Amino acid sequence: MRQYRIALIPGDGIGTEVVDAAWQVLAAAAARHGFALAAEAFPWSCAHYLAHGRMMDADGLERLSAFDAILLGAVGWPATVPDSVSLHGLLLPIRKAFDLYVNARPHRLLPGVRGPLRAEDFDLLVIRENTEGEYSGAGGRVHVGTPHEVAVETSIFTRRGVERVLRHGFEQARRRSGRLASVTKSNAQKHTMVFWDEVTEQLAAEYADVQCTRYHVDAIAARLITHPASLDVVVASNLFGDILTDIGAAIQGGLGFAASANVNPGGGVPGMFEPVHGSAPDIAGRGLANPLATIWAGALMLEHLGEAAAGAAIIAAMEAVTGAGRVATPDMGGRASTAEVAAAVAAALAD
Ligand code: GGG
Repeated sequence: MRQYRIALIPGDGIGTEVVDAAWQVLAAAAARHGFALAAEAFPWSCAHYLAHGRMMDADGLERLSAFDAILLGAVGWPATVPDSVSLHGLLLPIRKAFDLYVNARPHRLLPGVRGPLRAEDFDLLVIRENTEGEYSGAGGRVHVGTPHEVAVETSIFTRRGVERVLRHGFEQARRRSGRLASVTKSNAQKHTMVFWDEVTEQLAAEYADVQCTRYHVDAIAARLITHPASLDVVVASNLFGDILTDIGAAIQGGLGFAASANVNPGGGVPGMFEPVHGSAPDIAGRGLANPLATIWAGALMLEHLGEAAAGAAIIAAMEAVTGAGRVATPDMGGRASTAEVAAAVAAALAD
């Protein structure tokens, strides 16, 4: 029987609840589709940081490299650990260590979900550059705490990094609608963003069958809200992709629906799959979190592992549950718990 080793990192806050919920659905899908999932859970989180002084164990990245995939919940508990520490201690090192340069985030309305743009029928794939750019971590501070304090954060864009993520976008556009939007702010940022535009144009010449449009980030942010159906594959830098996918999440009904696949296509390394949302301390531990983003991320994980039929079955089961509208968490207008929504999706797999 085909077997996959999955590292589970529930993380902080609602991360534990949504990973438990998603695992229930993934296990049901595996049983129905004739493969096995073997999980090992890692307690890396802000609580781990408070106990051990690190978000993850020193050999954590090495241990993760033995897995086929990683399913992560949420990172951050700002009341005790600054977000900059937690993010740079867990999520960002995993993306960088495995060179997971593509962060693919699908945004579409599931049946029955009432987003703010009810009339629009959109189906977007935002591809965010995931290992460099504005989140490179290069920079520093001097004269700390004095009136002369200076903070510098350097964005790093390499030809290899920009070209490979754009190339992935062009390939995805070819598989989908044939339309690609490339995002910069090259009217204001004259080095990195002009460079991104140049690489876009070079690849556009190579992919003459793809209709490539360049947008400034402010213009495409507005377009996402006014005309989301006019966009299909959107490729953006780390920061711009991070921001645009929160807009994508909002128009698809909220962060509870937004899933994310961090992958290195063809790299032979474990991909990391996660909901876009964070730890949501305000609702943590109360069974209120919408598990669909993590379940959707689990479906993306199965697809990446080569179990496309099982991934598609999970999406269909989610659609059946949202379409019926009977079992829904409060953000979807219902009263069901996180576990009840997961149980409904698992049950729908059998229909
Ligand atoms: N689900 C993962 C998570 O907790 N993300 C929170 C976050 O702030 N992420 C920033 C990022 O994706 O770069």
